[in-house]
Amino acid sequence: MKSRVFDELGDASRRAILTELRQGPRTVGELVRATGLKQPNVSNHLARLREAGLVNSTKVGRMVKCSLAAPQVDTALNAVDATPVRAEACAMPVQAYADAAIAGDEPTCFELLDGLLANGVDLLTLSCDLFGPAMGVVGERYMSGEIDEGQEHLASAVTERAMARSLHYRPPMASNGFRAILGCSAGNLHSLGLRMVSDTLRSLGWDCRFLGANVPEEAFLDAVWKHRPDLVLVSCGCTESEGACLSLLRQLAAQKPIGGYRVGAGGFCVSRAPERFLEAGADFATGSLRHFAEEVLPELGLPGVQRPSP
Ligand code: B12
Repeated sequence: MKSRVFDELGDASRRAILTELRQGPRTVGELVRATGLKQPNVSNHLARLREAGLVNSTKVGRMVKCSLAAPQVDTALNAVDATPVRAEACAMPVQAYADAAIAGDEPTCFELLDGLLANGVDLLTLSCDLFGPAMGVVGERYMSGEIDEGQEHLASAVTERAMARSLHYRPPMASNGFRAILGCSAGNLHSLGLRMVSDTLRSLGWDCRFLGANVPEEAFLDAVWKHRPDLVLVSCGCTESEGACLSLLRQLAAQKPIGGYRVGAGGFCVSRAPERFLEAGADFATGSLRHFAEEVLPELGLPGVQRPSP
């Protein structure tokens, strides 16, 4: 049974169908909509998966619902999801993605993304090796005057949707019992990077409360008091919001209960001068999502990403 499960998972379309069925029973029509495959293809793959004993079909009234047949399928999908695929194993279409995002061409961005998802590329790799660098390209073109501010906004909006799509195809691990609260300091509109941090934590089973862009200090502190998190993450993406970020970090440090939450700072400004954020009271400061997920979290004894052996 086990080897048959992995044989079937080797095919990107069948993996997409099985991944959708992890959310619950689906009709063929629902699977067509969720996977973007054509109906005859979905039916053929389902027939094969049924024959392999991986999928059941049950009649509910006049509808036929398909569902995962055995817990082993779910376990195998977890194993596939947990196997990180690095950028070098799968070329990242950074320029093509950036071109399409700047043009506001969401279908092309999704097509590029879906190809990577179907090849098993994990969320952390997508964030660090596709979305992040592509937004860097957007920044370079904006700075050189090649594109205007509207195009910068367009690329950001498309990327936000592409990130949400990736999360849908990479369902989170079971809850690990830890909670994080995340927000951008007042005056900081750069929320995409922190959203990537939030999605990465969610995929690891964290309960995440994402406050978004430009959070006033008092509202941030109230939310921390209300949600009792284990981890508080603040993002500082531009110089003009640095003062507000440092002030928030000082307050968070001053109000921290004994044995309470840990505080981390990240974002563009933090990557330039982490020491300023540490001096203000952050327990750690890093501009790198991969460093945070693979090194900082495990060092703090918190659930992070297991680093693949070289
Ligand atoms: C997209 C973008 C915008 C979008 C933001 C949309 C959104 N929803 O996020 C919009 C159009 C709103 C915008 C506005 C502005 N922006 Co802007 N923007 C960018 C751009 C092009 C990309 C930012 C981005 O998303 N990068 C990708 C993400 C993944 O990177 P990231 O944010 O650094 O996050 C990563 C890490 O830092 C880390 N991380 C982030 N937060 C945290 C938190 C924790 C706790 C941890 C552990 C890790 C972590 O994880 C992420 C993944 O690796 C950058 C250029 C660049 N090279 O970055 C400029 C840039 C950041 N912007 C800049 C500026 C100046 C502005 C504006 C003032 C003017 C303008 N239009 O460009 C305004 C207003 C800014 C404000 N008040 O906040 C400057 C900032 C320079 C500075 N020193 O202040 C940059 C660097 C461009 C430049 N070279 O001048 N911007």
